[in-house]
Amino acid sequence: MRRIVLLLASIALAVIFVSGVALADSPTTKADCKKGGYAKYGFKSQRECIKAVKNAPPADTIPPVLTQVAGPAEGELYAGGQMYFESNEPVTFTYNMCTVGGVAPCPSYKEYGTGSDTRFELNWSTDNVRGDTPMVFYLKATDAAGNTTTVERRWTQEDIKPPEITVTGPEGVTSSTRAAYNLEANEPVTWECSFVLTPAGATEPNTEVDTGCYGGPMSWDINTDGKYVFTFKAKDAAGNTSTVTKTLVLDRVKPTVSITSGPGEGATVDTNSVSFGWNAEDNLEVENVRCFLEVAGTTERIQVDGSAPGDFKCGGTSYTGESRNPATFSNLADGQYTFYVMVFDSAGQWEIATRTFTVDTTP
Ligand SMILES: [Ca+2]
Ligand SMILES: [Ca+2]
Ligand SMILES: [Ca+2]
Repeated sequence: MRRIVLLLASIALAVIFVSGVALADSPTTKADCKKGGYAKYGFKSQRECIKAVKNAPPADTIPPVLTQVAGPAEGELYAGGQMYFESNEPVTFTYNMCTVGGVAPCPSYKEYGTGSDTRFELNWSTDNVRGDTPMVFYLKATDAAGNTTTVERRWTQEDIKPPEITVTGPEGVTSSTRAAYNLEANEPVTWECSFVLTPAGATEPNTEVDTGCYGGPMSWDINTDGKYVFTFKAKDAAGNTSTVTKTLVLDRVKPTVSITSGPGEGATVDTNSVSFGWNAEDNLEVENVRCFLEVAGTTERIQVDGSAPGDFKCGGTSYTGESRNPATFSNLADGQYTFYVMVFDSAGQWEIATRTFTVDTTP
């Protein structure tokens, strides 16, 4: 009978011991050790249990302390792209950053780092900030004991990039009285447009004219010959500006040309070599002069002596060769010819002068 009681007692102890291991928690107060409580924690005596309570490190009940090292201060107008915090103990960081009033503002926290970090650093690009933008940032740090510290920052992300603008339309010389341009920008902008005219023959520009304008296709009537300098200025929502200018010359005055020497109209010459002097003028610029002989009754054209095949140029600002004035043609067969001299200005307007003559070398 005694053996049975002892056996039962040892089974009960084994159960208590096993369940003590299963509970596994450490005693936190002396009271936990009393009335046999020590056994639950696997101690052989109350004294050992109390000793363990005395020597145990204090539980961590202090939340992590976060210090901001870099990034926007609360309420700041901030142009940078970095948020940087340090923690006084290893923590798990979670965070989120988003625009205030966005379609889906900061829906949930995101994981950060290894789960045991002392620094949090987030960098972002400021290239695509379109106008000053209100932002919000949340950071939560959780230490190993589960204590948490949260930080919230609200600031305005500053748009410091000027808009990138493209203005397409005429430049150089034109004879068209309509100046049509297309204005484009990579972000919402307001446009300001103006032009300054220096009339043909004047040395000083007129006063600047401001004109209303918008993005997209715009056009202006220009009714006075001369040089127009258009200025297109775009301003983004944050006040950054970009400017493009286009210079356009309105020239509606045709050039003039005259033949100043050589066989007269209808003349017959008894030599197989002829030369024609010519004079070309324009209110702005003679860009190109072409000259050749046409053989009567054919489409054959004879070039100036010494010119390369297909090269009919003999003057003007686009011609950099030796002077072809007078224009000389040699070794002509007997027959009728017409001399042509054509002059073009920079706007592509042209004028022509001709002289028809006959070569008859028969004595
Ligand atoms: Ca702590
Ligand atoms: Ca901008
Ligand atoms: Ca002209």
